[in-house]
Amino acid sequence: MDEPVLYRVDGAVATVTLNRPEVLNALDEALLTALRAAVARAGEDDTVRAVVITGAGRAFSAGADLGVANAGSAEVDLGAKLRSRYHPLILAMRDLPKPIVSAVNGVAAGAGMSIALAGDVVLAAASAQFLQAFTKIGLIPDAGSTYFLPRYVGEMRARALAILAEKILASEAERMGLVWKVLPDEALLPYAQQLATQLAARPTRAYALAKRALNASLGNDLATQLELEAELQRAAGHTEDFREGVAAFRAKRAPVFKGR
Ligand code: T3D
Repeated sequence: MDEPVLYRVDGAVATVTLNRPEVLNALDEALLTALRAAVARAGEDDTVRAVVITGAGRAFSAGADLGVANAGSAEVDLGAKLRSRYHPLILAMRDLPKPIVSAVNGVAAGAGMSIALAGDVVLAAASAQFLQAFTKIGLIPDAGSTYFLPRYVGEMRARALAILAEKILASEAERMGLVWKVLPDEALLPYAQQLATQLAARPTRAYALAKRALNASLGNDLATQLELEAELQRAAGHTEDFREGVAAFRAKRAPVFKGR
């Protein structure tokens, strides 16, 4: 049987591929468990300094697997499922002390869209589409969508995306600020991997600390956020990479960051 998630390391980049292409990488228990494990593995491996997440076939992910026997049954406690399967994954992605590039190669629907948005840099193929599919089947946006959307695109667009549940083209997603860059389809994965390779050669500890500051930012008032910046910058100031960055600047040479 094919693995529901593929994990490959090239140099300092881990590429994680959702791998159920016959159902547009719909999220079943096995895939969610394997994806959570892949993120943990990338976190634990010190040689990995950046991660790409993408989908096999023509989709990124069509969201929760609606084909499983108990889908749509009132017997299933969706709250419990979210808490046990989705929340640890989304939090692990946000808390991963390494940058994550989401390479959205096709449709990203429902919780598949939430997973894409949990990346740090979201890239999309020109043919990709984004769909808050939840209300179409009588659910509410979950797995972080109600958190990410207002923050990325503002209240009005977030509400329209959630309520209308219309497919958004990659170009429109880029205009709204849901996506950092749109690439021609065939260029998406090479670009994502090249970007991740560049990120992996940069100061990983600074990225980890910057992610912590950004994760906390919108929940904090200014004074609290300034204090957090000071605390995290103090830690950044003690890294080898900071010393190297300044030394390289002074010597007018390219820095060699070790991620320490
Ligand atoms: O239960 C929980 O876990 C709670 C959490 C819920 C969070 C959620 O994610 S809710 C949202 C769930 N997702 C959806 O509602 C999206 C359903 N899919 C679609 O609307 C469409 O498939 C797409 C718009 C994504 C793509 O359309 P299209 O025309 O490009 O492809 P298609 O023909 O509909 O799908 C191709 C195949 O994938 C098809 O199988 P077949 O007929 O070739 O054997 C289709 O059934 C299958 N597929 C697509 N989405 C899912 C799926 N199978 C299982 N689950 C899916 N979500």
